[in-house]
Amino acid sequence: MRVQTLGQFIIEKQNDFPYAKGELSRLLRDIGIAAKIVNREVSKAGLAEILGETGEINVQGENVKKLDVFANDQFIAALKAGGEVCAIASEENEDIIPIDNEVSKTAKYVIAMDPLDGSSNIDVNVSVGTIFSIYRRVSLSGPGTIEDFMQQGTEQVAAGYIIYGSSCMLVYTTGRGVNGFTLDPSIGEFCLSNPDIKTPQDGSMYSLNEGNYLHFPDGVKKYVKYCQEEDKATNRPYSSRYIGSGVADIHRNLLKGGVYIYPTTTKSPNGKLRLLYECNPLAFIIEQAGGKATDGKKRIMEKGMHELHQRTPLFIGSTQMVEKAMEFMLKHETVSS
Ligand code: P6P
Repeated sequence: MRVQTLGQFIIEKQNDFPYAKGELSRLLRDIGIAAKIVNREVSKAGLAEILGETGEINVQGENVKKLDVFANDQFIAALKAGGEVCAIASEENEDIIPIDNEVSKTAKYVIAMDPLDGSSNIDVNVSVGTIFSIYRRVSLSGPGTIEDFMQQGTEQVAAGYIIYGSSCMLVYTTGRGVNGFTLDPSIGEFCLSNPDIKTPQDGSMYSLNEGNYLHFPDGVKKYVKYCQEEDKATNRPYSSRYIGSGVADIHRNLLKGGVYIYPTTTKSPNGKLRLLYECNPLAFIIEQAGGKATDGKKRIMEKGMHELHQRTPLFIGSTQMVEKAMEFMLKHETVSS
């Protein structure tokens, strides 16, 4: 099969957008460059004295890992240098990072990112990931503003993730399907490996942290029991697969079929995952691959943004599995209310 690199693919697809002048293409290229640098460090983390914690606590109240900081710094540096964004929002930074340099004065886009999701898994050699979401700026000129990030997920122009696992993969969409690229370390290029990804409409894997079972909404409790029942006709019981790294769980479900749920719990009364740089980009990708993403009731990409790090419950994956879980949520919400 002809090897097609990410760069070649972007240029070829750019021609699909008659008025594109290459800015989005260059922005995606900048992300690919930072991803290769982060992958190099993640793959040798144990040797590079960047395991462990920095001793800081981030805006999420979580211990900051050295690799979190490294990844955040790499993506910010690459994006600033690339000059295609006028502001950045990151899980690692409480406020937005306005870009006020000559190169970015004419920038059309802003980017929101989780530079290293699942970082609690780094020290035990479990896959981690980067998630990104790109919007056209709504502010008129100069450095970007918070308004640029208060847009609904339906306004995203591109979204993707990089998974640093048994191989390094970049998966992204610009609203015309989903394509996956695998890094070939021998040539240092992301090469098209999963063209036009379509997620199965149904599946037999469910991913959620059952340690929180007692604190789940009744609808989720009933759905978990539904997954565990014996019923050959519907291929149950399903398999429980939960890595604790959302990008890894959702990537597996994207390719094989399945549902990932992070509902409200007492510890996370609004859910744990963040709408801006986790749920919206993952929702854009899964919908473009034919799947579904809701908060248990409402489409993720239609939820209003009102706070940079706002959280939301997330039900994402194969359409039929998400809809089944939503049925239980609706039924038991009616009973309990
Ligand atoms: P818990 C990682 O911190 C993350 O945001 C997701 O990637 C992951 O699925 C989830 O949180 C794990 O959370 O509470 O199950 O450990």
